[in-house]
Amino acid sequence: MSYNHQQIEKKWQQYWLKNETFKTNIDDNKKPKSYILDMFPYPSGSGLHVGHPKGYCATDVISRVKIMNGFNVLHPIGWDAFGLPAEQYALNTGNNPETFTKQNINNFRKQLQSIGLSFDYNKEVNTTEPQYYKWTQWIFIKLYEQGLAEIKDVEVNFCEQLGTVLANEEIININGHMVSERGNFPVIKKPMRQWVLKITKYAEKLLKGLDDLDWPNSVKELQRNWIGKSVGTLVDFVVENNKCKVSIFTSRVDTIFGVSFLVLAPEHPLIHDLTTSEYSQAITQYCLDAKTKTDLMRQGDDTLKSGVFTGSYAIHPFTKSKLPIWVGDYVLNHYGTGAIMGVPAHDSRDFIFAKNKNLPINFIMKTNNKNEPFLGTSEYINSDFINGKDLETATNLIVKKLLTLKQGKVHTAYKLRDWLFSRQRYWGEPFPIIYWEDGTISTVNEQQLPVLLPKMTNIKPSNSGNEPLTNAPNSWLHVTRKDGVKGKREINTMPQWAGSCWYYLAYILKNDDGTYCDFNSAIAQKRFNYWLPVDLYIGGQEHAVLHLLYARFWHLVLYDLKLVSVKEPFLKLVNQGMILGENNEKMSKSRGNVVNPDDIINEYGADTLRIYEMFMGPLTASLPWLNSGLVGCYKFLMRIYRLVNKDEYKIKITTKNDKSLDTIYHQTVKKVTNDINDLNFNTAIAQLMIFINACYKAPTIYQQYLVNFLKLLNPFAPHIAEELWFQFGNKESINKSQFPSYDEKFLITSEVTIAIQINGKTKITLVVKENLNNQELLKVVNNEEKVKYWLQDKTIIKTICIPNKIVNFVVK
Ligand code: ANZ
Repeated sequence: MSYNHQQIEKKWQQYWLKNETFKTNIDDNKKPKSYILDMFPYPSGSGLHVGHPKGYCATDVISRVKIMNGFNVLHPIGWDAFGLPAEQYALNTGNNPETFTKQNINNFRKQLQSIGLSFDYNKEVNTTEPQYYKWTQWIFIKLYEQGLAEIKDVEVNFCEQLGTVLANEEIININGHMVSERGNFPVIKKPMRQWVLKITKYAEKLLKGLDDLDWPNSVKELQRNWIGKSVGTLVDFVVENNKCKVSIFTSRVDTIFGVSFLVLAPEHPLIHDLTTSEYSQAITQYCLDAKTKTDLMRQGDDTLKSGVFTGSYAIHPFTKSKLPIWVGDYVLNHYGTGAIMGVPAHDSRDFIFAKNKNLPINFIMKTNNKNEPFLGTSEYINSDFINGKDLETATNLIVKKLLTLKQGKVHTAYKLRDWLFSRQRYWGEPFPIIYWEDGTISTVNEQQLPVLLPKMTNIKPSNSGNEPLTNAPNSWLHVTRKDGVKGKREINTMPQWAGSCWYYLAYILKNDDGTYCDFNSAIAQKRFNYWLPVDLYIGGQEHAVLHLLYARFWHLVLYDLKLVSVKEPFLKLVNQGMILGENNEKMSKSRGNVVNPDDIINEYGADTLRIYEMFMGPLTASLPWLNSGLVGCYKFLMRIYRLVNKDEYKIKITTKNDKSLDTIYHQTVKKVTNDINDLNFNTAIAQLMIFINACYKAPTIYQQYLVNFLKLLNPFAPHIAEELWFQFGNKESINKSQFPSYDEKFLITSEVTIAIQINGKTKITLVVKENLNNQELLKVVNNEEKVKYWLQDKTIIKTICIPNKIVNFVVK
């Protein structure tokens, strides 16, 4: 009689695989479709973490309900398998990253299957397989052809220990020093020839596209800030006794009469021309020092803003006064023009700088306190033709004058920078690029893709940044053109982001036989038209900016090339919360609070793990793992099992409906359906529990209701649902059945009379449905004309609801 979860769960997992229960008919476009996507994992050596299933179970619930509602569902999984950890592991252990990655993938797949997730494993993709990265390389060629991939000398963040260049996003600031996010190794700035993707060309489109997406506002805001659009003015300052002009970017050109100095970033190209011999040594030293600092250190809130005078002066475009030109590292070279006009009276950083350097502080707006900068707007003073004007008029007048003088114009600046796309490591996609001895560069002929990653035993990068592929076999490294011209392949590889930029398209390209159809084929177009966009994308908040911005960028380029049919790839995005350790801290090996899903599945079963992770609380909340909660979920499942299998309850199950469960059954179907729709899985499960309690109390249990309950349970606990479903004599998987629907007529409950009070005095009574909660009750009451009449011209201070009895408005 006892429920042997180990045996039963394995039985159904094998059944689903054997019967291809979750096979997606990729080319069947007659049914409505639903594309439900998980952020595919990096197959690390340590295997699955209990945090992974939280997102996967959520998409699994939605997928199973969609399947039962007749949708053609694509719910795939794959492996984001290139990247540093596998390479580091291989270097440390003398292994090969490919073998190591394959083992990890096999382990991950086994673990996922043991959770009973409804993935179609035939659709699995792996970014490190040649047939996959062939298309990563192909998309790179498209970017190159569009002028969106360029090779140039750039100041890069170089990490000696990792032997590679790192993107800004891969660097963190520890105690004011740049260190690699992975491994916390020191990072220094160094010029290198690098591939760069011109994402800045898409800044405006990336910004606009956000408006229509059903994404968490926090994620949209993070992307907006990352893109950092700012509309302002460029002003050209003439330099005294010098041919150069210094161009600055300001978002407050209305403060131009308060300028008392200019500041250039230490990397600014004009520094050399502007520095007089007297100051040259100090300037050179200052610019060298700046190389060791992060942007964060340079722009930090510390009181001192450092800088050195160049010896030159600029001329104010209107007052013609002399403004000293300084070099200061609080100005960044890659924003605006890399130079600013210093308005210390109205900008905090300029204020600190001016105090520090004893520069004049000229207030040009009225303020009572001249001991600190005034950052807002007030009446202009000492500002010539804009005195007495408002901000907008003042700005327009100044811009107009600057335009006539040919010394300025409106300009939009973005914080977003181009994407550094080269890595000096082995375990990544080779670039489809050849450098010819005649000095030209070309992409590899598309027919010759993929450019295979050569098999090598020594994959160690050198400390000077020499790429591991320098040691590739000559047969790989050197190529000869038909006309005899010799060439050498690019020896950088692509960053890990490359493969994850388009994997959601790769699933669609995957054929039943494991091959991919061509990205630019008619069949691919047909599939993309049908399957895109992704309807629901669930994954961690840590990908709020980079992955999601990079993928949107590639997608927009593919859209402009008419290769995909929709502008945005991911319609709805949800970030699942983290699962913390029992002590409320992030799970980590060092804290010793890691829960291994394998252990949980062994002891309590996959269904318990699934129910627990969905029942813990709202999907988006970060919550601690509690063993007591897990045990509670296990008990719930056993209560269901006993109801169907223990004689004393079993005899209550009848084919005749005594109507005792009518209301609760229809309520349950309604609540579970709506809650699943809104991703409120915890409250859906709570309702399932209420239904089971009602069954225990009822005189008889109408079998049809119990069988339909299994359908409601199936998305959450599919093994036990399938097991009991077959016990009721069904011959085909429960996933092939129709998800239940409810009938409103059973939901009408009895009515009650409630008193509506104003400041405790009853004004009217209303007849409403019984058992409305506060929110529902208030909705009904507020809609009542008489109530509106009593409340007109009054300010509600507080509303007190006593369900089924009173609503009291405390008013003023
Ligand atoms: C004069 C001024 C007066 C400014 C004032 C602000 C307030 P957002 O709004 O983020 O675009 N700035 C411009 N380029 C810079 C750079 N490369 N490094 C550091 N700071 C830079 O910021 C624009 C403002 O940031 C600009 O407007 C400039 O200072 C500064 F009352 O110019 B402002």
